[in-house]
Parts: sequence; C-alpha cells; structure tokens
Amino acid sequence: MPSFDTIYVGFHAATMVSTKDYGPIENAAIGVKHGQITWLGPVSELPNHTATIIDLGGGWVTPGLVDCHTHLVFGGDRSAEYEMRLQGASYQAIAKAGGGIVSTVTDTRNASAEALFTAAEKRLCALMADGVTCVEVKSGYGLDLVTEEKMLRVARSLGEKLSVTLQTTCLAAHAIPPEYQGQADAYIDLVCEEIIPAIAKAGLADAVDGFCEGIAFSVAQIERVFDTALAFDLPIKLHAEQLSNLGGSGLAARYKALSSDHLEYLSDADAKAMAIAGTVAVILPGAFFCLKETKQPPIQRLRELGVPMAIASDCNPGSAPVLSLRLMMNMACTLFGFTPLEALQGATRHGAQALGLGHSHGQLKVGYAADFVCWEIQKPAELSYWLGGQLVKHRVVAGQIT
Ligand code: DI6
Ligand code: FE
Repeated sequence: MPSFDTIYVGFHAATMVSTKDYGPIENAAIGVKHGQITWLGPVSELPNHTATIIDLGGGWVTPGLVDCHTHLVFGGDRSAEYEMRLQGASYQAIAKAGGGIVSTVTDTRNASAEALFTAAEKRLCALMADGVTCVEVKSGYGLDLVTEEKMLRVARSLGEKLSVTLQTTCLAAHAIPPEYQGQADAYIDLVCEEIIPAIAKAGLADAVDGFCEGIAFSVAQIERVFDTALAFDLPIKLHAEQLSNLGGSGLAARYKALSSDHLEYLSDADAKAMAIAGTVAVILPGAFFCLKETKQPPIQRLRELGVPMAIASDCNPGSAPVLSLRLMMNMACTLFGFTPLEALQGATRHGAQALGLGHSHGQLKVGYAADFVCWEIQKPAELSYWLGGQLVKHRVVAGQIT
C-alpha cells in the first residue's frame, strides 16, 4: 500500500529538483502523509490506494515560495523618510543624521509585543497570500537585549499562529544604537558578551546576521560577531556590499556563512570565495529599486561561478517596504537579467538553501515538506511575468490546504 493518506491531483508540477529546468511533471499527483511528500509522479502511475483525493482543478503547482530575508517585525513606518529621499536626501545621509534604522529602533523599543505582532501579522499575511510558505524574520530594530528578545518572541509567535514555516535570525549587529554613538566596538562587546549568548540560550534564533557597511560595522567587528555565533553553534549570514565594498562577503565565505545578501558592490575575488564556500548569494531587488541604486550585483559572474542565487523581499520599513516576493522575481528578471527559471529557483530551492533548509524545503520531492502552491497560470514563467494580481489558487502547508 502506498504510504500517503491524501493525494492531490489536477495540475502540472514544477518540482524544481533539477537545476537545469523546472523539473516538470505533466498531470502530476502528490501524495502526502504526516506533513511530508510521500509520493510524487504522473497521475497515470499512481498505485492503487484508498487515500482522500483532492482535485486542485488545473494550473501549476510549485514548491511554496521561500522568502529568506525579511525584517517584517518593526514599530512605526518610514514614509516620511521616503518623502525626504524623493526630494534628494540619500539613505546614508538620513542614517548619519540619526534617522534611518535608528528611527525604527526608537519606534520598536516603544511598541508593545502585541502591537508589533498585529502590524507584522498583516505584512506576513500579504507575503503568504502571494505564495510564501516559508519565511525568515530578523531582529535588529531593538539593539538592546530586551527589545531584540521581544522582536524574536513576536516572530516565533507569528510562526506558531500562522500556516508558515518561520525561521528567526538575530541581527543585533544591524546599526549602532543611539546610546553607543561613536562607540561601535563597545556595542559589539554588548552584542557578543550579552545579547547573542542570552538569545542563543533562550533558543530564540536559528541564525545570526550582521550589517557590514560604512554606516554600520567593519569586517573586524563582524568577525567578532561570527566567532560568537559559531561558539553557540548558530549558522551565520551577512548583509554585505550593499552600499560600498568592504569585503564582508569574503569574510562570510571564510566563515562558511549560509548566505551573503545584497552584493551590489561584490568584488570578483569575494564572488569566487563564495562559490568555493557554497555561500548563497541573496539578491534583494526591492532595496536596489527603492534606493534608486545604479550599481548592479554581478549576476552574470555569479552565474558563471555557479554561486546559487536566492531572491528575497528584504521587507523592511526603510530600504524595501516590499510585500510581494513574486514582484521581486519580476524585478530580478527585468532589472538584473535573471531568467524566469532562475527567479523561481531563487524563490524556492536557493532560498531554502540560504536558510540551511535545502534538505527539507524549496523542492517537490519525496521526504520534503508538503508545502506547495497551486497557481492559476499556463506556464511557470508567468510567476515572474505578472506584476500583482491574484495568481495563488491554493496554498498547501504541511499537507493541509490553508
Ligand atoms: N540593509 C537593508 O536593506 C535593511 N537593513 C540593512 O542592513 C534596511 C533596514 C532599514 O533601512 O530599516
Ligand atoms: Fe536586510
């Protein structure tokens, strides 16, 4: 007897198991049990069974989208900063004048956990309605232990309440808090001696991240953060080469980071180091677009080197108020020259790899999570082609229609 208790039929599947094509199966069937895929193939090859049949009624099924880089828990918003930038103020100048990330820190410290939850839930529901079934959420707007913990607890409770796989990342090394102005090293002491150890012991983070940039932390400071993370067995990621080249991606590769993210100013030597280390390049077209950046990440070089490229929303109140991962797939194609196949890989299997979940998420495969989306489309390329619209017909998470 086949080992599934529900069988989904009535669609073509883009399994994403191959790196060369969509891994298509026409007229496919997916059998699930205990939240996992236990059978997958053409419906014509289905063995005899007594399982419940659910007909999804046409379209394509893909792995649920994986948004591997978000900051969706935060207080307040930065629409006033957006208006200032439209009038010519730069992101860096606003940050140096005490606005930017630090203004969200004030609003996040002042917000209750309930208020943070309610606001973040709306944003997460928007991402989920557009096909996301797995999401990463960073802290980084607390910059003190109490508020970093508050953010991560809110993120964990979002994952418990909503039908989504949610990974949390401690981004205490995101910016220098106002009370440590001019004392970045002393703040890194706090991050390494108090914040990361307490968060690791409380089991609140699945990974550690930092911001390596002129307006944030140096390579030497981030190296201390990485050493601390590794001492607590936490995998690492990095925001690097977003606004300038500091060589953070080379450091990330040396530390075998899961991913290095942004990468507009990535050097060739660091791209090669990422290829050798297996560090995923997370491309964030929303931040590029919203900041009117003109320097493109070196996509062709990353492609030639075989560096896996993920695409994420970077959902945050400053550089990327983005609520659709599919829109990011379109921008990756239109702005950066991704193919629609690479864009879907970036939002499925490579996104999962950037979270250390490449063995369980991001592909339709026996033994993987039964997380998938049925889309109202004729061809997989439409997922990158349409801007907006309601393409999701059904979402299945852990084997259940949600
Ligand atoms: N880069 C980003 O794109 C986000 N953080 C970072 O280091 C933006 C954070 C913000 O502007 O609030
Ligand atoms: Fe970010």
